[in-house]
Amino acid sequence: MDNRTFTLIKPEAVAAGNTGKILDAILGAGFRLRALKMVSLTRNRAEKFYAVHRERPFYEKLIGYMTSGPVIAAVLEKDNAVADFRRLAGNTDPARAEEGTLRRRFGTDTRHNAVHASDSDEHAREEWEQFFTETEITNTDYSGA
Ligand code: 3AN
Repeated sequence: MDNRTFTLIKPEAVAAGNTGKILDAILGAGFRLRALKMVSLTRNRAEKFYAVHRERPFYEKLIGYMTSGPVIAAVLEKDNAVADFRRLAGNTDPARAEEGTLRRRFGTDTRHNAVHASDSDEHAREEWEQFFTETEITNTDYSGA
């Protein structure tokens, strides 16, 4: 499946009231929403999601941050979804992200960088399966929202 990706709108962006603006930018860039929910991550869930970073120096603070408030999880659909959404998200460090990207517009620093963007089709699926059951992901053929 090369036309779907997964995102989380991270706690600082949700807390700052930027959920609507971020979703609007995502839809405006041509992505369709296939699933959407707000979740407060438990420590266990955040640790599983970021397991690849377990040995990194920023890991503990990352887990603390990701469990500090609710996140918005979404499955997004578009041709070339993974690469196009990573481009829309921008560099991990908001200060280095291009003008107009989500991280440049809504991120604060490398940890508080507004959105998660899956880095491969395989990881996207593994990640959305941590948030959505098969029946929670819509397959209706529609071109609007
Ligand atoms: P990306 O989300 O751009 O693919 P990853 O997968 O390397 O970046 O990092 C996952 C998350 O870990 C980032 N979104 C960010 O919140 C945090 N992170 C990554 N690098 C750092 C760092 N050097 N210092 C603090 N937090 C970091």
